[in-house]
Amino acid sequence: MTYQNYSLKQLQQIDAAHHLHPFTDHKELREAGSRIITRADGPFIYDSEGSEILDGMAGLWCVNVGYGRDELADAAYAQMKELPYYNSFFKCSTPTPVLLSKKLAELAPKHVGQVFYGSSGSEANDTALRLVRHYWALEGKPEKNRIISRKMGYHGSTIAGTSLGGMEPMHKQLGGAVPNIVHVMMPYAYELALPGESDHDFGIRAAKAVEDAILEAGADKVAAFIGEPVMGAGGVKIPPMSYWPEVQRICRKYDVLLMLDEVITGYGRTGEWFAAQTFDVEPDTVTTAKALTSGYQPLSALLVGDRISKTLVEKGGEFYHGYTYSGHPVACAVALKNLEIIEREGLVERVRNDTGPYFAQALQERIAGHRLVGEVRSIGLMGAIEIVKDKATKERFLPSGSAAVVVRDHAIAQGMMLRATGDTMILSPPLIWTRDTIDMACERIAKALDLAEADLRKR
Ligand code: PXG
Repeated sequence: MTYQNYSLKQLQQIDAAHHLHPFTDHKELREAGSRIITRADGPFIYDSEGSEILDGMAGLWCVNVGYGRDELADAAYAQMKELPYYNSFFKCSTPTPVLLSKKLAELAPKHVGQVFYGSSGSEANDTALRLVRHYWALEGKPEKNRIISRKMGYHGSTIAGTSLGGMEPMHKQLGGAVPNIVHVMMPYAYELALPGESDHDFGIRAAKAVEDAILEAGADKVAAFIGEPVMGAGGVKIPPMSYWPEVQRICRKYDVLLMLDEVITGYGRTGEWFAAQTFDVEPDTVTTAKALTSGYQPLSALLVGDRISKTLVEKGGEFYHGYTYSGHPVACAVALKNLEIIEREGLVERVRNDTGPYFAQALQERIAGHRLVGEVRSIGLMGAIEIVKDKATKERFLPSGSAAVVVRDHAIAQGMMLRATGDTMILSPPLIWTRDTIDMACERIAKALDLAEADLRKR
């Protein structure tokens, strides 16, 4: 494909001159230039150098059905010709968000039957925050407005998303967060479990931090607890199975709403449609985006539990909130087709019964033993590899976070796209991966680890 007769080199120069990238050190990018991805097919992406790279991140945790799906392009095209846009304000609707809402209500966790649309996960979390506060106000308890979240949680990059999230560097640049949000410990056993503490006990202790925060504020001041079922951007931190049921028990005890952010875990990643089902909890809100359209269109859906929607309907009064593109007809058409593909190809079941367990075993057998690896962990098709200097003591390379980048760069050179966060390598591949693709990935990662070790031990 040509780009208005610009060469790739020229595109890189223009990119450096005019394009401010997200989460980027712009000085560094100007010096290094960007990697331009030009096309993609199935599980592979292709870059400006012509390299074929196995995409271990499904784009950015989203391209669950893989690249090159004509059906999704056709769905968008047909909808654009029929009706490219109309809003869902002022008592209007269009067919595709209506049908998508019905479908989502069928797939959603128990007692979750309504949907509010946006274009991104961040927007959906803005909606979620406003909605739970609105709910308590309608219930006559406007002072019950505090939200408990977690350190290292990621809930997006708008002001509300950043405030809900627990990323310190992001908070520092915020110049004032949304008030009344507190952050408690994350359920990350590898670094936070006490010597000799079982996984189960650690999960209960991490949940207790939620109860402590409720008691400190007073239950009549706490609106909700929000968390990613498995922390994604924070490093694929998988909680012990004891954690979520205990958090739910605590929330119920103090009448605190349970908000799950399933922007990454939604639509099959953990081997169920939603991780709420994997961890057996019943949330009041479920934030979803990304894999809802497999990234082919920007779309988010906040799934709203019956408890909240019942109050909205019974008490009435306008909820002053919404976006131009809430329920965008083209994005919803693509989502409907994407969910149809996931169902037709049995991708969720495949992750649960076949590729998920095979992925876990492959990481354990082929990666965990490497001298640079402190721990591997995975759930469904979502995994992490901890990079350490010393396996036994868990000592890291200094400066903190520098080693994973070395591994990542070698991995990309080996044709394997991975993400590095802190000292953790992350994998979140398309759900179309097969056992063969997993084998290919492990081979490339093992090679990258060997090459990285040679570099890192020299330093
Ligand atoms: N919640 C969660 C759990 C997310 O992972 C968002 C909300 C925000 O979604 P939008 O669509 O507004 O980006 C996310 C997004 C990374 C990375 O580096 C992760 C995300 C976004 C960008 C980068 O892992 N997750």
